[in-house]
Amino acid sequence: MLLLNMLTTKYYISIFLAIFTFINVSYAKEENYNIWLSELRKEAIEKGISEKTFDKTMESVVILDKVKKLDKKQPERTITFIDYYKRTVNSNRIKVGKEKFDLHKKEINEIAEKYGVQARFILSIWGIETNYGTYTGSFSVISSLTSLAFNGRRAKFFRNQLLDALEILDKGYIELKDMKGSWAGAMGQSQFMPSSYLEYAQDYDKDGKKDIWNNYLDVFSSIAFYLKSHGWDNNKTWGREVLVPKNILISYKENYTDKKALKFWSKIGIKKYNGDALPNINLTANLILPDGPEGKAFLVYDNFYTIKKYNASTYYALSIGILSDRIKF
Ligand SMILES: [Ca+2]
Repeated sequence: MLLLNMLTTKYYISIFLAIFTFINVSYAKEENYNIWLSELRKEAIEKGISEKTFDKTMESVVILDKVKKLDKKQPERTITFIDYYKRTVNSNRIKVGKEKFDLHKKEINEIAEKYGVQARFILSIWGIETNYGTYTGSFSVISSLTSLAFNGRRAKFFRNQLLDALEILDKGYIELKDMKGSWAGAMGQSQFMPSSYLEYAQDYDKDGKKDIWNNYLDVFSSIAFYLKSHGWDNNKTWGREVLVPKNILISYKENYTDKKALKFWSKIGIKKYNGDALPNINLTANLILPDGPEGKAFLVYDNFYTIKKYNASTYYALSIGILSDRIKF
C-alpha cells in the first residue's frame, strides 16, 4: 500500500512537472513571438503599412508547424530528375496544355506578342506551377510566411516577403480571406511570392485589380512580364535534349561544364536527340546532365536561365522547357 502510494505520488509529481514544463515552454515561445511581432510591427509601420492593416492581419495568424517541416523537405533533394520529370510532364498535363492553348488561343497569342514571350512557355509555367490554375494552394499566405519568418531556416527572406504581403493587403489589391497560396507563400495561379507580385503582377484587362488568383488574362500577362523582365528572348527557345558521345559524358565534370558555342558542341559529336545535326547557328549553350552521365543530357540556352529566375530548380526549368515543346502547335 505504501509502495502504491509512493508510486501514485511520484506519478502525480511527474504529471505536474510535465504540465509545468509544457506551460513554461509555451509561455517562453509566446513571449518570444510577442517580442518578434512588436519589432515587425514597428518595421511595417515605418514602411508605410497602416496600424489597422497590420493589427487586423496579424491577429489572424496561426503558426503552422507543418510549414516548417515542409520547408526542410523539398522534393528535388530526394528524387532524381527522371522521376521528377515523369511526374511533372505527364500525358495528362500535355493533353490539358494543348486544350488550354486552343481555348485561350486568341488572348494568349496577343499577350505573347505584346510582352515578347512565346505562348507555349507562358502555358507551360501555368501548367506546372498550378496545373493550369486548378491547384493554387489553400494555405493562408500570411500564416505561412509568419511561420517561416519567425525562427525559420530562411527567416530573413520570409520576413521581407511577409512585409510585402502586408503591403499588398494594405493597398487593397486582395482581401485577407482570399490571400491563399502554397505553404511557402507563393500566391495565385502564377505562384508569385509577394515581392514578385509587387514588382511584376499585371492588370491586363484594366479592371483595376492585378488578379493572379482568378483572372487568367492577368495570370498570363504577369508570367510573361516576369520572364521578359528577367531577360527572355522570344527569338530563341530554351534548349533541347541531346545525344552525347560516351567519352564526353565521362569527362564532363572536368572539361564540359562551361558555356560554349553550338559549333563546338557539334564538333565533339553532340547531336539532336533524333540523331540529326545541331542547328548551324551562332548560339552558346551549356551541357547539363541532371542525373549524371547515365541519365538524360541537355544543351540549354540563355532562356533556360531566365526560367530558373522563376524557380531556381534545374529540374523545374528543364521540365518547363520540355512541356513547352510538347504542347506547342
Ligand atoms: Ca485585372
